[in-house]
Amino acid sequence: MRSGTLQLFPDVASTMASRVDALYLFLVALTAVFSIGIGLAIVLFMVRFKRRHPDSIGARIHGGILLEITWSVVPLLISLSIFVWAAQIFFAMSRPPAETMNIYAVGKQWMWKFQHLDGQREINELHVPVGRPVKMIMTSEDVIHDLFVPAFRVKADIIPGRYSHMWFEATKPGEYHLFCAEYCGTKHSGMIGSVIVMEPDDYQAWLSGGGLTGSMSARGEQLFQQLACNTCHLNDGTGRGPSLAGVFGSPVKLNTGQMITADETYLRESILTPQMKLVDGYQPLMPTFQGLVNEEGLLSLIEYVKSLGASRSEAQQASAGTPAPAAK
Ligand SMILES: [Cu+2]
Repeated sequence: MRSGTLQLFPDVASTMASRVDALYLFLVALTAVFSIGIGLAIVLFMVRFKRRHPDSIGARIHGGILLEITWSVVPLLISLSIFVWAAQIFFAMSRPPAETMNIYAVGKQWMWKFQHLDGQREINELHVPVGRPVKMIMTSEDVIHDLFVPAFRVKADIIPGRYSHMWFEATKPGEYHLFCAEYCGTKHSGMIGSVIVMEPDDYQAWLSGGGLTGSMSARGEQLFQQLACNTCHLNDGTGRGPSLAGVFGSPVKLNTGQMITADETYLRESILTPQMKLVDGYQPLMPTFQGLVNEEGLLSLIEYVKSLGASRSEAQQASAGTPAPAAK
């Protein structure tokens, strides 16, 4: 929580925070043990082996195998254990749990724009519920930014032209700092904000308050029609463009024979540079939508395509019995 007093450490407010701190403190302690040990040895040897006579010459040393093996093996084991420990944390950080609440973020000089799936949008403030894994799907409108929430011990670069991810699970309601951690121009230091962690009920109340303009996928659907995407991307697959139902997260075969997974970045590329990765069996007819749709519009379109995915998997589950409901 924010306070006026000088804090040596940021708050511990996510599931990741104490794990990162434990590793950090271990590294500090290890460094201290070796620095103090070496410092003491220097002083001790200065006193003990001081040259007492101007003519005295040190004894010849022929090395010590045991000593050399010890000072090689011990640091090796220590550094390997640091590696394994840190890698475990790194994997946990880079692999969000299967069920996450997704929030989109767009960074631009010099502000943060956040969008919730239900349609809420906010600037330089991010409301999240406590005790629920949140995945941020982030991009930039201009230069490289970096979203950093010290209390959660999470931080990720945000790169124009692609989507980066970051996840966290807040453990303590409160208000925490949010920073841009990549120098991004003159007002970089002003690219700050707060994360407001709320009890789930308060969060729901917050979500439903304020002027909602429809969910993100509803906005995406509108845009899909406005841009006339629906005239080619028919959901039954008979259109001039491939059907988008169930595409998100599934493998796509390109006309080069290459298989790729349709993730957010691929969908984005396909909207802005459709000729780059053509789906096998389709003609290069689609025009580019560069300049016609902004970053937030792209996110809404992607969210709409994701919502089509849900319809198809439901359809597959239902295929045994009733006829599949047509995807919107
Ligand atoms: Cu920035």
